[in-house]
Amino acid sequence: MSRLVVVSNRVGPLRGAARAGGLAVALADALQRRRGLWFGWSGELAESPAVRARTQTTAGVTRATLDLTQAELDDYYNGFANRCLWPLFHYRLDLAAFDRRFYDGYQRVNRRFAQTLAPLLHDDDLVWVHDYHLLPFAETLREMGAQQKLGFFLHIPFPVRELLTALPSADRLVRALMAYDLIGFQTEGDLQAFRDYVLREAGGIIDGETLRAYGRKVIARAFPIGIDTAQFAQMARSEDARRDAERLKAAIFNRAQIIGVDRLDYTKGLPERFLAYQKLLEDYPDAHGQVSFLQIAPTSRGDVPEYVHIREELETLAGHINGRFAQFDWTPLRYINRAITRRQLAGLYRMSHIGFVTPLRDGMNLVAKEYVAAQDPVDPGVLVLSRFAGCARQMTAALIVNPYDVAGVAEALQTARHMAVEERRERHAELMRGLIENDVSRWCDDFLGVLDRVGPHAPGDAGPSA
Ligand code: GDG
Repeated sequence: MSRLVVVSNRVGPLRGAARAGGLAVALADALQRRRGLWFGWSGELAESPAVRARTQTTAGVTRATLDLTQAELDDYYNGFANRCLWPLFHYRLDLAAFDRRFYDGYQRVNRRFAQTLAPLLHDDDLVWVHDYHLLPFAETLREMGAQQKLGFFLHIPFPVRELLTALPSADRLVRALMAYDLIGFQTEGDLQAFRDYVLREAGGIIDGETLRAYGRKVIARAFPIGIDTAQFAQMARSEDARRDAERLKAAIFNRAQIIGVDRLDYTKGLPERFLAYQKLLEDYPDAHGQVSFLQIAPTSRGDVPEYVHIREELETLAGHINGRFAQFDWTPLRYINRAITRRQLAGLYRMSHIGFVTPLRDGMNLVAKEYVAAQDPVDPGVLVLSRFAGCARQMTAALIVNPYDVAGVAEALQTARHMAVEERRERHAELMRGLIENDVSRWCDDFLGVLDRVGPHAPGDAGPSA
C-alpha cells in the first residue's frame, strides 16, 4: 500500500481529546493505516520565511509543519483565502476583495508549501490535498518535477461559471487545479459547476469523469463527506453527555429546545435565522414561554473585518429579540459566542427538539449530520435544514427550508414543534440510514480508492488546448 501524505492549511492533532472532530479522526486513522505524513502550517508565526519543515513522528505517523510570517498569513490566509475565495465560492461576490497583493501572497505560500514538502516525498506516495487554501499546490509541486498521484478535495462549494469568471485569476486557478490527478467535490452541483467552467471557459473536453483542458487531464467526481456516525451517536448516549444536557434541561424548565451550532460566519445565515425565530414568536403566540432557542457560535477568523461586523449584528439582534419578547421567567434566545466541548455538544443536540441549520450556502454542513446522529431514535428531534447546505440533497427527510424566506422558516419551526412522534421517528430513521451508510471513513476510503486507481501521472498528457 502506498504511503499517504495529507496536505492541509493546518495540521490536525493525531491523538488526544483535541482529535475529536470527525474529519481529524478519519484522516488520522487513514494516516495510521498507511504510516503516513501530514503536512501544513504549524499555526505559529516566524520572523522570516521558513525554509524547512519541523517533523515529529509518533506511532508511525509524521507531522511536518512550517511557520509563516505575519505578512504571509495576512496575504495568503486572511487575504486571498478568506477575503476573496471564501466569499466568492459562497456566492458573496459583494464581499470578495480582489487584491493582487493577496493573490501574489497566496501563490508565494503555495510555492513555499510545495518547496518544503518536496524533499519529504517518496516516489510512490499518494498525496491528498485539502481545500481552497491550496488550489495551485499541485501545479507548483509538478513544476518541481513531482510525479506522484495528487488528489484534491474541496470542502466548500464550487461557484457557478458566471460567478467564478468575476475572479481575475479564475483561469489561472482552474488551470492550476487541472494539475491534480483527481478532484473531489462535496456535491453533484459543485462538480457540475466545475465541468461547466472547463467546458465553456477553458474549451475543454469531457469524457465521463475525465476532463481534459490546458494540455492536462483530471478525474473529477463528487464525494459527499460524512461524520463518524456510530461514534458520535455513542457519545451522545454517554453518561457524561447526559449530565451536561440535564443541566441545560433544568435551565430551560423543560421547554422545547431549538439548537443552532455554527462557526460565527456570514455564510451560516445567522441573522436570517434569528429573524425567522423572531417571526415564529410574532406569528405563533402559543410558542411564547414554550420554546427556547440556543445558538452556539464561536468566533472564527476574528482578523477578517466582515467577521467583526457579523458578530456585532448578531449581538444587536439577540438583544432586540429578548428585549421584545422575554418575560421575567423566560429568555427566548440564548446566544453563546464561545466554543464548548464536543461531548457537551453531543448532549445538547440530543436533548434539543429542533436542530436549526440554515446556512445561506455551505459545502456540506456537518452540524446537520451530527444533530441527527445524536438523537434518541425512540423520541427524536426534527431537523430544519436549508436547501443551500450541500447535505440537503442527501438529507431529504429533514424539513427543507429556504433561509431567505423568513416566514417560511418560521412555519417550518412551528411544524417541527407539533410533529407527531411517529413522523419524527420515520424521518429520523431514514436520515440515520444515510448517515450510517455514508460515514466519514467510507468517504476517506472512496476518495483514496479512486486516487489509488488513477493511472500513473503522465506529464504533458496533451489535451485539446495544449
Ligand atoms: C467546512 C465547510 C463542510 C462548531 N462549533 C463548535 C464545534 N463545532 C464543530 C461542529 C462541526 C464543525 O465544527 C463545523 O463543521 P461544518 O461542516 O458545519 O462547517 P465548516 O466549519 O464551515 O466546515 C462545510 C466541512 O468543511 C467539512 O467538509 O461540511 O460545508 O464549510 O463538526 O460540531 N465543535 C465544538 N464546539 C463548538 O462550539 N466542540
